[in-house]
Amino acid sequence: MTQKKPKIGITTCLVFLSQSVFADLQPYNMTTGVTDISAKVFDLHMLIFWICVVIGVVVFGVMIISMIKHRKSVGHKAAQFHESTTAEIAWTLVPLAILIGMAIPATNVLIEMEDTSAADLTVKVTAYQWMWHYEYLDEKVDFFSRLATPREQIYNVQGKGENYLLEVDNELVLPVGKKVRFLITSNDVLHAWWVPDLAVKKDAIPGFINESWAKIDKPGVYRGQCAELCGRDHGFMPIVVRAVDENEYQQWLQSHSQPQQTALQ
Ligand SMILES: [Cu+2]
Repeated sequence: MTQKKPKIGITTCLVFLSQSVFADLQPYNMTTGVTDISAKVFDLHMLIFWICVVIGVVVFGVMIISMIKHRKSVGHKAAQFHESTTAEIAWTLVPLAILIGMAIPATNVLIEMEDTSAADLTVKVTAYQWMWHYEYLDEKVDFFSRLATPREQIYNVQGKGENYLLEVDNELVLPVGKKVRFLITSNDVLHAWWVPDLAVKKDAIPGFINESWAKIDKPGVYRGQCAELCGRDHGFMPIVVRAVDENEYQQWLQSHSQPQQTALQ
């Protein structure tokens, strides 16, 4: 029992250290995001990262020490454990234990990510070459969202803006603190709706509807992109989510409650 305590302490310390130190290492690390799930995904990512670091240090450490200290030129005699049952059991059970140790927390987070029940509102996201269509299924609101970066910036005629290729004409406005269910599909080819801060990345498949959800903790603008090679303008279909408080969301809904039947070009 007394042996176990330091191990738990080290894992907790590493995850805590990961949260405080590695969370700010953008753009070198994953984002911690702005939802409960995205924080859990980040913790999972750091936990598995540290497990890999420990495995790497142990394996390469043993290899390097063996090569230096136990080399033939210093007269070391090779150990013989051919057909050793103990070694066979050890190198089967140790990786199995590591895999189970990673699979249990990963499965818990995955089950939570897939649970789209009891949503406060539903937004249907339809992908097109190359734009997004958003429909608020409980409201009379729907609109297209297209890249807003001027072509002059893309062709280097004009200086590039701060959010180059990550700005749209119509942002997806969502309320904070509400469970938003996304129904994601496509009208033509495969696309993928990906917003890292929400830990949502789902394929948009013609003829199928994929589900995902997010409950955003803090107001702000969160940017994403299509994450599936979908054709010529794949790199030109950004996603912008603006999370606002309930009052602002209701005002926005009222001002957009007439369906905008934007004609497809
Ligand atoms: Cu796409």
